[in-house]
Amino acid sequence: MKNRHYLVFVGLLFIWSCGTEKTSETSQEPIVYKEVPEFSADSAYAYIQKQVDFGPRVPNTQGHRDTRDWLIQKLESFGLQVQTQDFQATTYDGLKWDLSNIIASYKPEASKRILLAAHWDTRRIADKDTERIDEPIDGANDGGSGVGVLLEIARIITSDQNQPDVGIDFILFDGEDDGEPEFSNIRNSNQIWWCLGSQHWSKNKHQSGYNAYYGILVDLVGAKGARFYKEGYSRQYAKNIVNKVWNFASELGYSDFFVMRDAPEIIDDHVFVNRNAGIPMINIVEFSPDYGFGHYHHTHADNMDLIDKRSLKAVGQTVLFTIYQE
Ligand code: AHN
Ligand code: ZN
Repeated sequence: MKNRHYLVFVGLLFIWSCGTEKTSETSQEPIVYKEVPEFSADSAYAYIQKQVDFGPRVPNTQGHRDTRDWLIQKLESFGLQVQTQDFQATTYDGLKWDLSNIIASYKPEASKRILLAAHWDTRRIADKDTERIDEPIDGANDGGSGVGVLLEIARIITSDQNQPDVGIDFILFDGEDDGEPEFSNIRNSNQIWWCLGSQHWSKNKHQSGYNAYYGILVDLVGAKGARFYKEGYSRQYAKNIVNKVWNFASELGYSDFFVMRDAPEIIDDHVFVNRNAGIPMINIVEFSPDYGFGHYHHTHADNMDLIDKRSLKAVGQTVLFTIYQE
């Protein structure tokens, strides 16, 4: 008992001495953050459920067309300025797919802009599964989660009395997830079959001369136990943004999710935004330096049972916080 009192006393002395030292010897201003609304993981979850209920969002299917119409209507209902970019692309096996990138703008008149992106299509096969390999996946996480988080951010910034100062463009890319199957030997050309929507947009922007201060891509952000590492191309093209976002996450108490550790580079939509559009863009993606993508990736385990609101909250609140500080 005596010992403990002593420890408390020494502890207080220590805190007191640190405190006085700080105020007397450094004149550093305390960092004052702008106030940020609450991100609702329940709402983001419902947006994911809605997408999954449309069925797989595989291009040239009814589920894809229905989801496209719903996304446009939803973004318009928030009062955003919505544009779609319809185009045709050829797949690795020679299909002609009708694809649509959906662009929704908040404060279109603002010159300082941030780009938030996710892909909304889903994979037509479950090539990493052991069963029903030729059937399309639900894509609750791969396709659904990024869109769910962005829709919730769009809902908040357009309805809360507290609004961010920057302009924001949401881009939902189509045709991200149709790279060659694991089991195929189509490695013929130097063409990349993934990310058809971002490849198209980055060479044909929705507005000539469009630019953004930086971009954040969210992909595979809703799985239970998700961990986000500092992905290679994000570090290569936008190191400061990666560090800023990871530090914000840590300040918000999400350092279990946003791990201060590097991961290798992966091909994803941000690569084309960086390379072709010249906009520094990071990727918040579940990709481990130890084992790569999660066990569910491109399997039928990527369904609603995989989705955990805690992961959605960590990512959604961190991205929301980031845009409110600009
Ligand atoms: C690779 O498989 C290397 N890139 C595709 C990234 C991806 C697929 N994200 C979601 N699905
Ligand atoms: Zn995928």
